[in-house]
Amino acid sequence: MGNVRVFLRTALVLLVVQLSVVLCDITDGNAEHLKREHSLMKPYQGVGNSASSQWDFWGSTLVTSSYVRLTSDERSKQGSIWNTVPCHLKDWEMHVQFKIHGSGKKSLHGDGIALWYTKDKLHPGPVFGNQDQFLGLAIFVDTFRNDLHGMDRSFPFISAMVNNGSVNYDHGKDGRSSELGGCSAEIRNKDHDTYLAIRYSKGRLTVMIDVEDKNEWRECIDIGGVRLPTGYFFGASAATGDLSDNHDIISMKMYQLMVEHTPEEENQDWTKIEPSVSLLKSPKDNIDDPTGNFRGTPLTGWKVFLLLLCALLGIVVCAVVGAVVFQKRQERNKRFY
Ligand SMILES: [Ca+2]
Repeated sequence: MGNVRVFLRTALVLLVVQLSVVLCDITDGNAEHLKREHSLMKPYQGVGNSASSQWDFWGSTLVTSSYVRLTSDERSKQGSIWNTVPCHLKDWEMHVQFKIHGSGKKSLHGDGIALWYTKDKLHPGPVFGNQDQFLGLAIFVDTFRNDLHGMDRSFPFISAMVNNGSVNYDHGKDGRSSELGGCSAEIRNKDHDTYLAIRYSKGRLTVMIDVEDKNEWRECIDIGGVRLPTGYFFGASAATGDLSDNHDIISMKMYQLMVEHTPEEENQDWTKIEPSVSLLKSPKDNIDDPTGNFRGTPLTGWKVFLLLLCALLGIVVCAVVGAVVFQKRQERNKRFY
């Protein structure tokens, strides 16, 4: 009987060790690389109120326990929220849950949300509540068509812009002259959650959206040759004009991507890089995804295998634990009777 118990115990220990190794593999690149100092999450404790706060806000921004409202559904509002910790990650992915909603029908609502990775923070201005001629990256979720000649695209329209401080955002043309890419997406007044992800890794900028309640990412922008420095700030801003909307940020979750760089790249001073784009659109066939880290991306073969293995091991562990507990109980019962 003793031998059986030793065997069961050893088997149990081995299985638990194996299980934890497998689980480590699966979470790699996800939860354990969430960077809390660059993330904004419910219930936004201490946001803007304390000296230790990692987020600062400005203008019409209202922080509740379940959302950060950059503007309410009223005219001529501007608001923003900014991470106060500069980001020194070379490769990152930002997941933004947002909600744009209001009473405006058809196209009578505006203007939208902008997401920022810029040198300066808390500089109010005319570009969705932030300064023009900025240094860095902007992703615009533009809900109002200003350019009546640009009827070839439907709004809301999501676009990206990289600026070295010299270019103006042309509001009247919805930023078309400076945009690097974009897509149309129905994102207003949705009952389900709407997400946008920005990935920057090895000079490649990818924007994905998940707005159709399918829990999967759809590619919106994918361009190579993008150079962005480290040490900039993440932020979000929104503005209303004659037309309005509630522009809410529910969360901004920053993930570090584990990507290898060459020694030359590592030795470079990344804070000195000037924001630029060398290649306007990368060829679609040049896709070799380094991490596959987007939320809801279909599982690859080995992940399915690991999940199945996990499930199987879980069942075995349960059975073994059950057997040990049952055996102990039997022994205790023997002692009592
Ligand atoms: Ca616009």
